[in-house]
Amino acid sequence: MSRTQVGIIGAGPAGLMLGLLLAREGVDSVVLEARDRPYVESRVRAGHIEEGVVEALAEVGEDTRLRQEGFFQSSFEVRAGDERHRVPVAQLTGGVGTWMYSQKELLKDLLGGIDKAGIPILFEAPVIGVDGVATPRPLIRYAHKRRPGRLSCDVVVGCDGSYSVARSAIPAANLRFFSHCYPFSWLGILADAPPVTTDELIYVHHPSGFALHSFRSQSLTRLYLQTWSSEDPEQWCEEDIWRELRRRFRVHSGWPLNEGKIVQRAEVKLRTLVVSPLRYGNLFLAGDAAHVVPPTAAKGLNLAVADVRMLAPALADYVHRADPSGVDSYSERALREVWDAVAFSMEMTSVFHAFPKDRFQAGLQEARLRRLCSSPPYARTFCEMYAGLSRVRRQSSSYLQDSHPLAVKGRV
Ligand code: FAS
Ligand code: PHB
Repeated sequence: MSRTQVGIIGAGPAGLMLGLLLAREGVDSVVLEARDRPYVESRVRAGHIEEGVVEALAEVGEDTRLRQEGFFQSSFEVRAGDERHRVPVAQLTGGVGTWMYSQKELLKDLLGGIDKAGIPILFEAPVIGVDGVATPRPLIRYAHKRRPGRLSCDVVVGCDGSYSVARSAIPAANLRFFSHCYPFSWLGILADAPPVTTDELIYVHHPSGFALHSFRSQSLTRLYLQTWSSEDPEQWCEEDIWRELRRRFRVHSGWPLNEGKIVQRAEVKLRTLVVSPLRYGNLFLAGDAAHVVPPTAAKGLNLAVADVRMLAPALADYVHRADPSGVDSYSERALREVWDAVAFSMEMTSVFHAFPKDRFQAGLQEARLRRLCSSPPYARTFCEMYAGLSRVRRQSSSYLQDSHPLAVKGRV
């Protein structure tokens, strides 16, 4: 494989979905992935899927398993102290909810689509570098089975995650980084125990910190605990973790947390990184290579797919019809959605997390939580962002008419 139209670096949700969307547009691509296939198919990451991802899966004919095995979520629960509130997402968004479906299963579906479409994908092929990104023929250098490989492309797309090699092909002077880090993290665990409920996720605001009851299947519970940088969760034994989870989820009416063997545990940093621009010459960035958002609103995977849904038709116009209009505006359009998601992820973090060291923040936090549970207009706006309603949909259902100067026109 020495030549293609679009060289895709990384076989995560962004890279695989892009390959499939480009194939639908009649654009050739090659996917280069550093790890082997079993590893890519076994990585447990996200699970909260928005409508935009379901639509994209339908476009590439890979939505069947999600609709059969995924869990549609029409609401979520907010728990604070002894109070429990149901936030009716679907009711407030005109019927749009979210799905719980493991990223691991989603990647298997996308890889199945890649096989069926006959799109070349090379595993265990780490990309070393990308040359000539400002020329009409950028070149990807990679290693495969200890031999050097070179792939000549019209365009290269870096979908290679938050430590992107592709990104380093952009001269530092042309790249800006926007970052933010919270003084706390999450301890995320995967437990071999049936989730208490698969109907809705449970977000807990507790004076000792945030907690979330989520899941990956009917036998795998996913739980998160807010931990402080001063603590070392690595030192916590399984019983310490369950004791703290029981404490944060406790309500007087009793609520049995299902416990089981912890099969995976990881510290999840609460950080934000946004890169700009997302294009330099014939190199484009998408997904975590372009932005990392705090996991609170589960936007990572959904943004990765939103990026490539914008990029694929633009690349088709570019390589097929030499029409640069879409690729010229890709960075601006994608970053607009990214900043929306960053703003919402930080708002959601401030609604549910504890800020014991910052009484002012704690005051704001309580006010926002009260409003979410008592103000339908606020809850509706919150749910529109939570469910990932596209900008166009948000606008069509809001008071912002096309004539309003802030109204955004054009392809999404
Ligand atoms: P990905 O990181 O998924 O994929 C990038 C791919 O590029 C990988 O397969 C990598 O092996 C490959 N690659 C990297 N460098 C390469 C090179 N030089 N050459 C070739 N290939 C290369 N989101 C949630 O909503 N909930 C969660 O619970 C959650 N958990 C997460 C846990 C972890 C550890 C991480 C890192 C992220 C988590 N996320 C979670 C966010 C996650 O879902 C990401 O946003 C999503 O995977 C982004 O998709 P991609 O941009 O495709 O990047
Ligand atoms: C998750 O299951 O990983 C998850 C779900 C919803 C969130 C955050 C994380 O808001």
